Amino acid sequence: MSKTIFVSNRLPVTAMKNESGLDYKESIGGLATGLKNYHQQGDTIWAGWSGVAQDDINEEEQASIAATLKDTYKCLDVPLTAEDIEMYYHGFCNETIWPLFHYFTSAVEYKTETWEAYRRVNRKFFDAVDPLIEEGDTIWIHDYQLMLLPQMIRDKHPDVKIGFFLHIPFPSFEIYRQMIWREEILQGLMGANLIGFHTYDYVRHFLSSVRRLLGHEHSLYKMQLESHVVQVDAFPMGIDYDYFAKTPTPAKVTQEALDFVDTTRDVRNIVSVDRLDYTKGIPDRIKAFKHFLAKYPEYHEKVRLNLIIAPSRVGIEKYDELKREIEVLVSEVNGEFGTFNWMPVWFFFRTVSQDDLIVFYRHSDVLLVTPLRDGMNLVAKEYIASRNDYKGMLVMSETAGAASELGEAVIVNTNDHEAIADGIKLALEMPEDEKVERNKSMHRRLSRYNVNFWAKEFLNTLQGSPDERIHTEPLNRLTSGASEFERSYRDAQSRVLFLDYDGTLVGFKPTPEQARPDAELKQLLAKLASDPKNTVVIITGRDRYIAEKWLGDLNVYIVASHGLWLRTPGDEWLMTINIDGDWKDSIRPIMETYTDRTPGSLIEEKDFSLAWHYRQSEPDIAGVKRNELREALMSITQSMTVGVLDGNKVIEVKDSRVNKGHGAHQVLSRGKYDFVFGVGDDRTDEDMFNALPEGSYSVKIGKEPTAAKFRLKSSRDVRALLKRFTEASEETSAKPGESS
Ligand code: ADQ
Repeated sequence: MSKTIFVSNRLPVTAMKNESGLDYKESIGGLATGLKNYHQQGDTIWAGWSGVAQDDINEEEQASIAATLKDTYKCLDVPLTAEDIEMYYHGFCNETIWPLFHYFTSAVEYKTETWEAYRRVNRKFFDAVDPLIEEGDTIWIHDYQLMLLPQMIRDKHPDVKIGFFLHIPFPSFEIYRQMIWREEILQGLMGANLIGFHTYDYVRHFLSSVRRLLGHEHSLYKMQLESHVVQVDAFPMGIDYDYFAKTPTPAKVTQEALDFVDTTRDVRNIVSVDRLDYTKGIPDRIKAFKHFLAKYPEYHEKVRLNLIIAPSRVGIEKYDELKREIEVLVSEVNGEFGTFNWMPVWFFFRTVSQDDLIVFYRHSDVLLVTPLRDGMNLVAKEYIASRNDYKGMLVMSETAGAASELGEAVIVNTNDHEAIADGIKLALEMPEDEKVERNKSMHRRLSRYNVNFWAKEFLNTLQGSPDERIHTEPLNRLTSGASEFERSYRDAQSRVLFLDYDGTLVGFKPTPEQARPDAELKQLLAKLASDPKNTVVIITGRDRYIAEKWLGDLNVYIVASHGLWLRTPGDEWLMTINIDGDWKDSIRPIMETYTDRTPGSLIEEKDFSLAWHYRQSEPDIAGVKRNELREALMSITQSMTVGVLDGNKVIEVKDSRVNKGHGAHQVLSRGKYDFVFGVGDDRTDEDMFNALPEGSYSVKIGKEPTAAKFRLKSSRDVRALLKRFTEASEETSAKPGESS
């Protein structure tokens, strides 16, 4: 039976070694809660690191941890050494990826040793998970620690469904491009079938990096790769809404939380809850609060800021420094504004329980969350949900992912202390009915899109994604050794070879004029055509003048203008259909407008078509303009006998009766062939592939979907193949005994 495997750096349970032996503590909140239902009930296993370094325990303890995790918690321990953790987690994850993805570019460290450790540990995760994987399984990998894992799994298990979710932001291309190992990381991620982010901004950033660095275009957030389709989408993570909104006064509240309620009855409470991290904007928040006190003295002795900060990444210099900075700022504010009856800022440096958190949330008038960058920020959602009387107000910076969902909150720029100070005032003074109204709509969203919904949505999308793997075989596999393909070529008595020109026989050039055939190509074609058993057909979208100028001296057939014109070797051109070109007068001005507005684009005019090329244009602008032009052309051509065609970086309007399928027929109907071969790279070649008879060898260049049976990567491969044809021709025509 198929199962689901979750993979994350840490497990939903942490193993600990203390004096009395091994101990286990289950995590709460976030991912652990989101996947709990699936993990408890379904056929699932969760793989990750236990929290104890291999070097700190003996073999017996290691075995005991693995057994307990497996039997009690349905988890697979991925053993890591202290050095792994130091180099991979503290190193590459937290010194390189974390600051870069949160736009702290000056804090990023690039070290080859930590990158190597990142690769090595991703491989360790693969080695641990690999033996579990069976056909039909679904694998869901989490977060920035494991970005190379999807492709590692894909290489070995091409058919399993692999999902990946990034919990932190994906930065814009200008930031991401600074990463030294940028291509490898993207390639690692692209092994997945589904890649999820918290917001559409991160989706856009990711797609733009993929396009610019790997060259994959997407269509409706899907990218067709050679082996599979990668879908990218936003799945904003939710919280356990019912727990926060519906728990009455929680049962296990500490005395500290009750004291908090008791001692703050006479002040307005502002609370903020974070992990200690420089991305959370804590120093700026304190400075903004200081500014608030200076600007609005009427709030002295009437308001209190409670900073609840959970220790995180303890022992790391940058984090210890941040803690000291916070302590200094807190004492500065208290020293300047505090009185014998009033301490403006209270600082709690500890992890508080979820039950206590609810109490803090419910007894605070304002939640102040002002991260400099945050993937989502679940605290904001927990606060809204906890204040089930709808009377709290959230002040949040626009750089938290949650801001794109919680637009009813008071949204501020985290660098603008003035705006934060005014935002606090606005939140404190907001009329009750307005607060209720704003909160209610946020509650509606949070209660529906809760953490279970999030997990379900992601898994349903992943499992429901159709099996769009391409079954086309790479031709190289067939051409190595004495394959069936090569045998049929040798055995054939009469062969026809349809060869597309641009992108197939020659690589793409900046302008159509620059793609003239080189000497090597001319020789190759001449040699191919010199075998009397071969009919070589150049089948191109080019007009007949240029085709004749470039190739007319060869003993080949030329099908030009996508099949409108046919020329047998040395003969006159023959028009295969009667057409008129009056329609061009209404299409040309539209294309000209778009050429003016899209730098780098140009119009090519052919007998029966008008083509708008945008290969040279900046991809973002060209993408938008292409869509606009396509729509305009589609609507104007509805009542004409012309069609709009999408080619490789070209949109072409042409008489719809003329296509390469029609062109191929013109040749096929003139002879009898027992070896039919066709090769091409763009959509116009699909008509040719479809027109070739059963048993033909059709070959697509590139990765897009195709009707062809085989694939090659580039025009270089095509030339190599044609060279093999010429060699096979020579060998078969040589009489036995003559070959050397
Ligand atoms: P974090 O950076 O940890 O997570 P966040 O989403 O705000 O950020 O918090 C996660 C959890 O930690 C919340 O449930 C919160 O209650 C708890 N927490 C924070 N401070 C606490 C404290 N002092 N005491 C007790 N609990 C505390 C990363 C990304 C986020 C993203 C999450 C989930 O950085 O942007 O929202 O993953 O994808």
